[in-house]
Amino acid sequence: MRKCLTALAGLCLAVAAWAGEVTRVEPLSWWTGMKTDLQLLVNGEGIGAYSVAIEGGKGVKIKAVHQADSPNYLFVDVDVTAKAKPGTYTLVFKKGNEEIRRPYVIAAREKGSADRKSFTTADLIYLIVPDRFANGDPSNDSTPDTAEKARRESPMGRHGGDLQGVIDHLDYIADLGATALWSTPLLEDNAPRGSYHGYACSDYYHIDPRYGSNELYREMVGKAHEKGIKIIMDVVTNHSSTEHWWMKDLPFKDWVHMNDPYVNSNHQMGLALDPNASKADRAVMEEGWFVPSMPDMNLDNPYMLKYFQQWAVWWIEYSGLDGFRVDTWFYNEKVPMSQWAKAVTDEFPDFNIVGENWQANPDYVAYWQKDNPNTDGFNSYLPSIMDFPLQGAISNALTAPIPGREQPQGMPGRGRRGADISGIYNALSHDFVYHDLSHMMIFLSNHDIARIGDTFGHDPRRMKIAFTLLATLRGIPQMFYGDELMFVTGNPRRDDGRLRMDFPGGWAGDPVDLFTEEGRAKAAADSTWAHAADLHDYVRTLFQWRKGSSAVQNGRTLHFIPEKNTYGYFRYDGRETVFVFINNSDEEVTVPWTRFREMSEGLGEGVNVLTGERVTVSDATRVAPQSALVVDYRP
Ligand SMILES: [Ca+2]
Ligand SMILES: [Ca+2]
Repeated sequence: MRKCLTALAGLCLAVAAWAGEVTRVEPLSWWTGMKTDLQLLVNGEGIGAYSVAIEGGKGVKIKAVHQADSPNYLFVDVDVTAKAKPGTYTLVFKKGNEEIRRPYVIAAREKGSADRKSFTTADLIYLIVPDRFANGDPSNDSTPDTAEKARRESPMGRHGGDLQGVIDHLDYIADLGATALWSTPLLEDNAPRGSYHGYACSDYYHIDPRYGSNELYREMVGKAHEKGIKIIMDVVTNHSSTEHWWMKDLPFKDWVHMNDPYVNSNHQMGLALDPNASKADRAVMEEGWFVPSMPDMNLDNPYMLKYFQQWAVWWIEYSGLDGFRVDTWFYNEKVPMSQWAKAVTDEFPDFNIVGENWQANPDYVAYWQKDNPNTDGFNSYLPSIMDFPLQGAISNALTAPIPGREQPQGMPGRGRRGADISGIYNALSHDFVYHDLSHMMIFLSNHDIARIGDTFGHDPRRMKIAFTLLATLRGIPQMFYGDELMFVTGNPRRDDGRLRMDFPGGWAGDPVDLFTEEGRAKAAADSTWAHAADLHDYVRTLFQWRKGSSAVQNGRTLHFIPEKNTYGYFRYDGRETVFVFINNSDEEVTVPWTRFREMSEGLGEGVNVLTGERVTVSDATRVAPQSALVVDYRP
């Protein structure tokens, strides 16, 4: 509403009653040469009654104007033809004598944009929670426009980490051997409490000001690329926030799944693929809200779906992204969600997207991968899936029993904790169900799982075994920040606010700085960080080596039945062979080369990746209790 001088208030109000305004146009800009159709969402008081034209060149035309249920929206189909010239156009909204003019930029597309490469098996993805990684700009810890103010002393509060903090520590990430960065969401989350996790988006087109700005995000992507680090954006289409600006005035009655009286999702993760499921049960799964503060988006509304498709494309093109991680994949209506993934990959054919398909059964996970031959004919168009079954198996094999205490609870059906390593062999035996093993993201933990430092009993040997598996098993490895330094909370159960802990050294005045070699060496005297430097170096050695190993990145796997809590496997590609032997037992073991001769015969001399020592198959190769051997054989 226009601001009025007191003297003119009466007249001004009368004008405002019929004068419209434009408060938002989304996407914020566009480009020439895109495949994705442009449909502008225009929001403003009374704008639904206006006509729309675009000035600035013959190559850009208005195709159609759609009114919404609310009089304060228009959806405008714009045809950016092959003849369109890059430049600033003007949107002209008219009603009677009223005219509103808004500039709209249609820029030249970045050269080679559609052909961009994405994250692959050659990468290591480093996952951070940006509020907890590093505070590069204390002036934005609290801002006037956002509800929740910084409170570092509270585990669920905002701690002040930001984009500048990420930019300042890209060298740390690259030095560790990581070549891709997945940050949990950075878009505005204006929830009054618990907003630090960012999963309740209140504005899909703006970076939260407590992290920085859209411009700084784009700068961060550019600087990461200079250091060989790809950027993966974490996106959420299933739900937004009750604090989202559109919740005060929805464009369509069915823009979100209406929820009066409130219905929570039943979180029955198999319903979306269960051929015997009740329609009512499935509706509650898909349309029920994730939690009461997160309205469930209705992707069956074609305007909603188009909004998310071009929003995704906009962020890739605008900031130069390399990949997406999509939250709560199967809580979205599955057919429109598959159309979303298809739209993004039609625009960027090599763009990789990994969906959060948190399910313990391999067949459930496999269903969600693009081109999987599902019996119901469904194709998700989702290139990559997360290997939760393998994560569970590694966790089960390495979780330390706690004497005299109830064991931490895993996911249902995962069996006893601290068990034999056979579970990992069994998980990999299920590889036949997966359509494309090169698009499986593998991981030990993430921001929704108890710290492995805690569950593995603060035991560096278990941690090293886990990282060895992560570096040498098939798929795209992803690690959670701080696990390379044995971050622990002291609680082996999931406790979100605490497990997403501040990275020591990320805040001015931190007594410990684990970002630097010197800081880690100094911290070794502190019992909390006694293993940090040693574990960090182990992880770095492994993943720096992995960058040059074609067998581990793209080779086949051959494994042998585990015996006495030991597990031997080979990765090979015809040029290079890598042998991995995990000794998860409490005894020293001699490698049983004769059992492995199917692969080991003729290998000659290899190099122990962790020590640089020569290893030959004729030697009696001993492997210490609870440790791993990795040998690289190249011609
Ligand atoms: Ca800050
Ligand atoms: Ca949903």
